[in-house]
Amino acid sequence: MRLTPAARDPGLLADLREVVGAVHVVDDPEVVASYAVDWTGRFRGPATATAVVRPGSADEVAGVVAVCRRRGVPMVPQGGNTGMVGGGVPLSGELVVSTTRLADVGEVDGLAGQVTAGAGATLGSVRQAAAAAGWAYGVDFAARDSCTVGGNVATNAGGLRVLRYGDTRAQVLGVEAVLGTGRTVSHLGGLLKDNTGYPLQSVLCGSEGTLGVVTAVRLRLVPPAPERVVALLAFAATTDAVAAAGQLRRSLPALSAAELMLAAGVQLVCDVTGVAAPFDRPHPAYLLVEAASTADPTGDLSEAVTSLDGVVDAAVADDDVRAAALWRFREAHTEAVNAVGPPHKLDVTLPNAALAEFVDRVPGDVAAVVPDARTWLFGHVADGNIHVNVTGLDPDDERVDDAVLVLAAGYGGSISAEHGIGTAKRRWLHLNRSAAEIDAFRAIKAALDPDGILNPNVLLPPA
Ligand code: FAD
Ligand code: 2HG
Ligand code: ZN
Repeated sequence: MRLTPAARDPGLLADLREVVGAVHVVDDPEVVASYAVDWTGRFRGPATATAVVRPGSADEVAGVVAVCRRRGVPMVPQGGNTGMVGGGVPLSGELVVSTTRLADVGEVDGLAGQVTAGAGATLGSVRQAAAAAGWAYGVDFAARDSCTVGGNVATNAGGLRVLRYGDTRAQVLGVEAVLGTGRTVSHLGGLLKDNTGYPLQSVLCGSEGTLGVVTAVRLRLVPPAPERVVALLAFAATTDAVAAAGQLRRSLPALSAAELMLAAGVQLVCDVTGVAAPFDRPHPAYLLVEAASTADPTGDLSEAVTSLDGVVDAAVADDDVRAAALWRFREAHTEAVNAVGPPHKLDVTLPNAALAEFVDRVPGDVAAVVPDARTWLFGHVADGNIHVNVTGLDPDDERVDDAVLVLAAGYGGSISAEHGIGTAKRRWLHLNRSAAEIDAFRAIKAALDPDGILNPNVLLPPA
């Protein structure tokens, strides 16, 4: 079928109004504009060629998919639009299918420790519902109040507590989704043991809106760990910080986060947010460490930190206000980098043994390609996950992307740790996936989205 990026075709809009009601079909370019540009400002679609539809139920999503199939109109599912790889915006004037009305969070099943949430529920609202029921949700990161659990599933989001609880896929017990075929699959029973064929929830997890529109998710919850202590440790070298994170994973069972930052990024956060520097002088590398448990972990953390090599300074916070102040140095990196200009975001995983060498090498490699570019590095060091952000590049200039992704893959790393491939990296998918794997991906795509209407610019390289 020939796909027409005809999101503003009057016939299409009339059909969509029949399905969701006139008020939920938006074609005013001024309103559509915010849906057409990504969070970083790097990826932008033509707002004047795009429309937004906001279905309010799985049945309405199915109705929207049916209309798009019939008319050959491609669509882009969009949740909170906080994605980092341009996967949620209508680059070619696709129809935006916004999930924000699917925001219900069901009652927590306290016996099972599970909850079902609509795809458009924010991560923060799921976390709050879990806490109110005496449970916790294992995924957390700075976009919590904007990103949606449907988007988290679609990107298989990671975040700050992967070392303790795993990524989003590890929380998902089942999904409801409207596939590109127009059929709705719903498997939300929450059975922990359920070996009845292909785990469709796992296939949809990380599929980036290319196979179906997720409409609801069954999530496992975790026991709360309310006693918390946070420390910011300073090191003279990246390699010392990386080694310390590895040692803490062994010596501190209550470890719940280990985040790497460098001098330039912490200074940028201070400059942009106006907060004071954490120490009286800057240090080349920092490790933000959190321990959480049911009993106060401060003693265990102190003991574990004392036995680390290379710690040259430390700040410890055992109350919520000071802990939040230390977390701010890490969590504000993304907004601080955006303040410099639209970044190229290269979210990579390295084998642990290569991590420090990669971090030390990347700024020089970037400067060799584009001398005026600036490199900002930080990430979830315990997962081997480094966020390489580069500013001072044109949005379409991919020379640095190429150099960094090829470098990461050359070390045996992944070109996408947790943000997905999106549109930004599909050119480089072959660095991590063989021709046989990409063919298998295409076969799955053809089976679940036979007309190719779902996110045609995302994940799979152009054939
Ligand atoms: P969108 O941005 O709306 O969409 C992302 C992708 O998912 C697109 O391809 C879209 O088509 C698809 N999609 C969205 N909803 C659906 C659905 N219901 N069905 C099918 N496909 C869908 N990410 C991390 O992994 N870890 C972090 O620590 C992290 N920190 C962040 C911090 C900040 C400040 C920001 C701005 C972003 C951060 N992110 C992080 C990235 C982002 O928040 C995640 O990728 C998140 O999962 C995206 O959710 P969303 O609802 O905003 O999705
Ligand atoms: C984080 O870990 C997010 O803060 C965003 O994944 C990373 O801004 C980035 O590159
Ligand atoms: Zn991250």
